[in-house]
Amino acid sequence: MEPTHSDVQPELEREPLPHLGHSIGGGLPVIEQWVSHTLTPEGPHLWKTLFHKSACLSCAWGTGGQKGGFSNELGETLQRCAKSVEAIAAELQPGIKSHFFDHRSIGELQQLTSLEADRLGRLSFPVILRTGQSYYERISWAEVYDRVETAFRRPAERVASYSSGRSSNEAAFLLQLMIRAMGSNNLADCSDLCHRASSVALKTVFGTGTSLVSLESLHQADCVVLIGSNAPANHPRLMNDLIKLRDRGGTVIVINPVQEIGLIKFGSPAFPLKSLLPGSDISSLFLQPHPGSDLAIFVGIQKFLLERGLVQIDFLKAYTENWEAVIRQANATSWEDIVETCGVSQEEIELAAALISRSQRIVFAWAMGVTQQLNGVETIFSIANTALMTGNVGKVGAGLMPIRGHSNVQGFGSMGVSNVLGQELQKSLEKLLGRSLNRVPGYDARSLIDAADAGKVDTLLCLGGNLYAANPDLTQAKRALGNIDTVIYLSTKPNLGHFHGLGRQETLILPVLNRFENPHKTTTESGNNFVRLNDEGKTHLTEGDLVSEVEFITELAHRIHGDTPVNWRRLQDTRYVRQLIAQTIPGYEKIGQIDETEAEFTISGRIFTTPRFNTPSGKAQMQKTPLPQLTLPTPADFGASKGIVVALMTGRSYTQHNTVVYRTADKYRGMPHRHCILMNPEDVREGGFVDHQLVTVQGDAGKLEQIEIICGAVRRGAALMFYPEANVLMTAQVDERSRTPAYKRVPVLVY
Ligand SMILES: Nc1nc2c(c(=O)[nH]1)N[C@H]1C(S)=C(S)[C@@H](COP(=O)(O)OP(=O)(O)OC[C@H]3O[C@@H](n4cnc5c(=O)[nH]c(N)nc54)[C@H](O)[C@@H]3O)O[C@H]1N2
Ligand SMILES: Nc1nc2c(c(=O)[nH]1)N[C@H]1C(S)=C(S)[C@@H](COP(=O)(O)OP(=O)(O)OC[C@H]3O[C@@H](n4cnc5c(=O)[nH]c(N)nc54)[C@H](O)[C@@H]3O)O[C@H]1N2
Ligand code: SF4
Ligand SMILES: [Mo]
Repeated sequence: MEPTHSDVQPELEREPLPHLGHSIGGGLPVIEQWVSHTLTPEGPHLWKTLFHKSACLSCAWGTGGQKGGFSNELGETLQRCAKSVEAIAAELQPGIKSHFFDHRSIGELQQLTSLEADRLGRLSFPVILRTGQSYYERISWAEVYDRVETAFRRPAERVASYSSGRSSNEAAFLLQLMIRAMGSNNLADCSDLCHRASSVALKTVFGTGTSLVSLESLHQADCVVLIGSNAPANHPRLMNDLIKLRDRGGTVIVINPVQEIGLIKFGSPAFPLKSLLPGSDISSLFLQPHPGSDLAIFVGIQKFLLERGLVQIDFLKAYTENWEAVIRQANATSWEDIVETCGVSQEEIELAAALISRSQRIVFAWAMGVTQQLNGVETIFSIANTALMTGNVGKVGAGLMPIRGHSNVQGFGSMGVSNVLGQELQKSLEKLLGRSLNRVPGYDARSLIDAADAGKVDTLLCLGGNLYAANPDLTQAKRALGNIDTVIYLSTKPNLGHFHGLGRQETLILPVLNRFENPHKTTTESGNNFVRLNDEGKTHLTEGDLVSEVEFITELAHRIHGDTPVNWRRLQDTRYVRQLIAQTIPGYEKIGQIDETEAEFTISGRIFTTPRFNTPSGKAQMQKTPLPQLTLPTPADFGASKGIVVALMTGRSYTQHNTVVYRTADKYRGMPHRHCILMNPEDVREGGFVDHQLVTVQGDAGKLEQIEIICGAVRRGAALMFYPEANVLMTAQVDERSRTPAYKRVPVLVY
């Protein structure tokens, strides 16, 4: 008998796993967080900033902008979440005092945790750590520019940048223009560690690298398949859309080895009476695969659809290529292999497939659980194949949606910050610069570290971020950065990288204004392809000596390139930068008028409501997706006779932003501090441990001692720890297609 909607029982109801944390996601703690931040002395300033017309700093869901601080791009209000408040509060910290670094040696600074480093306050004046010295010292901007210019006068292939996705489109555009004009493509970016697999996979299949779905379109969906995302923590306002979807009778299928409580039930402050306290149901069905095995679930879904004659063959014939091979492959893959690979029963996969086949408009959305795998790109192929086989791409209310990370990480990609220079951009930049550009790929984030480790990099400019702590294998990252002569950090707040990621000859930390402080307007792009205009603002750091990122890059570029081929100093006026963006960046034509109209816009050519894609033939290029071979080493492989080996997922707690820790506990998962490992109770028993026991966790690169076991709602064979601390454990294993590190399946021995 075909399962009906009411038959759909999440796995947890059959096999309850302990939830030691909160009983719902969101809920009152969110309100407490709002209150605790807004009732501080900085409260009034915080409120003012919330109403400032600029996009939220935190995630790429893209709340804020010209329609007011609390609205999304559809003008819906109450869309600002506590994570946004957390990010603003950190930026509103008092400035670090001018003599602070005189009294703290680098050795002392290296003892700080991520949280302590962030709490030092805002960076307010430029400092340098010179060869052989153990104290950062204050330096003038004149000396900064002289030193950075000298460092940039090395051979272009030995100079590189790394960037993080919080800066503006304008800064991103200028950064890549400056580096490309030098003749290099050494533009590593945090997206190389994040959604690069999504860009590569979507480009291969559809000829476009970003979400094919708009927020408006998401509102028309009747089913969302949410894969490898902890949206309650990392994209909280997406939860409102899931609540509304369930309210209109829609289905939410969640795929995640961890039963994140907020993906089961979430209390949203946007619906104070109906949702906040009781919580709203989120998942209709919850599948818990082995880490790194999602692809098998999708092949299983395809197999079920084929067996029942539910595949839309006419759609495949009309709008796709290579579909026969994909169908042959699904038919030829046995259920035994599928179930063995993913650890989810055939019955549950069939339930998911049945729900999918009965839905009319499905959005498939995913985040790091999918991309940070050895087979991240292939897993996205399998998701795309499933969407195509059910006719769920290229129509309103359906499609593929990578849920992006940093608030402007996607804008960095659009502005051409990538180690690979795409053909379209190459043409338009060559026209602008009046000469041909180097097409040899530069360093992505991982190859940058390897190149530096091999002594091939002299100068590194970091526009935001924390390249050191974001990387796998912190020992290698530290050594590699230590092989670079000059490391320059443009940052708003101190982080671990500033104290551990030190250059061989000199390290400079240069304080910059953030998005709501810049003296000029800037723009940013949300993960839903919507461009925001950010108003100019003022900093509270009245005694500080900060620059805007645009000012710094244009001044440096002027020193390196003179007044050719563009007038770099004139580009300090961001209106002029936007004119260049309008001329050169595909889909960004409307930015040319944004200063007059203030009209925020959806980038053209990105949202697909008809099944004609950006490939040469206009058809989607379906790809085969072999099942991954997932085995774990044994304790003996670690040279041990006792203990248990698990597939460790390393990611974010509920109270951190990437490498920056805001609070230590993760109460939603019942993890009281950062040095915990979340494990399945059966695995704990099998390993001969008890809940709360202190253990050692050993990876292939290093170990962490005194780690507390927390029994939680994670599937057997898998475990979860927090980064950046966990990044000492593993060497960098990367997906060969996207070079994204496999942070979500790290074999470790627990003993
Ligand atoms: N508050 C806050 N917001 C953020 C960030 C932050 O740090 N804090 N970071 C921003 C950035 S840069 C990013 S990229 C995003 C990250 O957003 P997410 O991708 O949601 O974050 P992660 O914590 O890395 O992990 C996501 C989920 O993947 C699951 N997972 C792990 N392995 C697998 C697997 O093999 N299969 C499946 N299906 N699931 C798996 C984990 O259990 C976890 O629930 O958030 C952005 N927003
Ligand atoms: N084990 C493991 N490792 C991971 C991940 C994981 O899930 N597991 N996730 C990966 C992912 S998805 C990402 S995106 C990376 C994150 O990598 P990064 O983006 O490199 O790191 P962040 O921690 O976001 O960087 C924080 C710093 O950015 C600076 N900053 C903030 N705002 C601004 C601004 O407006 N301008 C400038 N110039 N600086 C600013 C502040 O100084 C702050 O300390 O980590 C990756 N590493
Ligand atoms: S969901 Fe993301 S963009 Fe929206 S307010 Fe929260 S952190 Fe900001
Ligand atoms: Mo990210």
